[in-house]
This record gives sequence, C-alpha cells and structure tokens, in this order.
Amino acid sequence: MQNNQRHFVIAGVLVVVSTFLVYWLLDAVLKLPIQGSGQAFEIDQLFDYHIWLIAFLFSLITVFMLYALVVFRHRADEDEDKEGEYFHGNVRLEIAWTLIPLIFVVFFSFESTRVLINITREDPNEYVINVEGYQWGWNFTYPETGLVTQELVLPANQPIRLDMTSRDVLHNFWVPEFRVKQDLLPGFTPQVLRFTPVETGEYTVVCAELCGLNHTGMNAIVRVVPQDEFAAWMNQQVASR
Ligand SMILES: [Cu+2]
Repeated sequence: MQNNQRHFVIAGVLVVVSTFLVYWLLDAVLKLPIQGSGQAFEIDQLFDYHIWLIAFLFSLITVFMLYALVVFRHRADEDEDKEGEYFHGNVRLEIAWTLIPLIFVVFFSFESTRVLINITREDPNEYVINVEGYQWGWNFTYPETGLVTQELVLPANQPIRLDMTSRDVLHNFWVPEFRVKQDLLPGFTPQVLRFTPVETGEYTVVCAELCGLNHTGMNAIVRVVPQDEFAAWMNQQVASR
C-alpha cells in the first residue's frame, strides 16, 4: 500500500471509532425528558440523526487535525529545509467533499419535511381547546362546555388541537415532554398546535418566548388523565360552576 493511502486508512478508522465514542458520550450526557406525546418519537429520531452527524463531523475534523499534528510533526533529526510536497488540487477529494455533504443535506431536508408533515397533520377526531397567553399566565377554554381553567387537563391518547392567541405580546406554548412548541402572536388568527398525549402524568407548560419581567414564572400545570377520568373531571367542573 502506498504511504499516503496508509495514512488515509488509519485516519479513517480513527474517525469511525471516534464517531461512536462521541455519539455515546453525547447520548449519555444529553438526556431528554420522557416521550409524552405521539409526536415525540419522530422528533427524537431527528434529534438522534443530528447527534450522529455532529459526532461524525467533530471526529472528521479533530482526528485529521490531531493525526497531522502528531504524525507529521517536525523531528529533531530531520532536514531543516525539507518542505512538503506541492500540489494544485485533488479532483477525487473535491468530488468527495461536494457529494457527501450534498447527500447529507438532501437526506436531512427530506426527513425533516416528512416529520413536519406527519406531526402537523389534521386528525378528523381531534379535540379542540382554546388557549390564551397573557403577561403572565395561561387561560384554557373548552369550547364544548365553555369551561375556562388555569390548568390544562387532557385526555390521554386523544389527538388534541390547541387554537392559541395572545392577549398582549409574543408568547410560546411549550411542554418539553411533548416536544412540540408554537408561538402565540397577538392580533392574528389563532395559531394551531397539534399533538396526542400518550403518557398520563403531570407536566408543565412553560412560555418559551421572552415576554417580560415574569416570563420565567409564566407556567401552567398540564395533567394528562385517562379518558374516563377526563369525562368525570369535565362533568364535575361544569356541575360546580
Ligand atoms: Cu410569555
């Protein structure tokens, strides 16, 4: 094997090993909250592709850089005037570093669009709740009964559509466990957010758009409950009005 090729093979193997190591490290450190909505699975898959890509690119750059620094370092017994080989270009390398990123960009565009279409798709069976954000809190209105609450109670495994508006400034509805998030724009037709809660439990809506002094306090409780429990809660709320 030519000496040049040997260097490429060794560095290539090191890039692969390093990619797995960096991925493993990032995966261990960057823990996401539980997957509380049906949409979370596909979104996390996209996150995962990105982590692989980041691990690979990081390894590609650092391994070649460190390899060159160590293997081609100046040695004491070396001729002082010795210079590296001079060359104008390398067609094969240029084709490779154009084609490979192109394939990545096309793949990521395709996958992101596919996921975006999937997670925003209308469901004929969706349950609509109106959301109003304001400085600094949330109102939830159930149009079915006219009930207004400060906590968001959701039936599990039921596709939800939130029609959201803002009373004053920009806000953003975000429940990290559901992964999806959406800005609330004052003065516009309602912004729509769709998701299907799949895990019962208690979560927090946080405002994810800096909106003033008490932005960080702009939270509300979200409770995802079984469907029969949701119906009972709704009846009890309506009866006690
Ligand atoms: Cu806000």
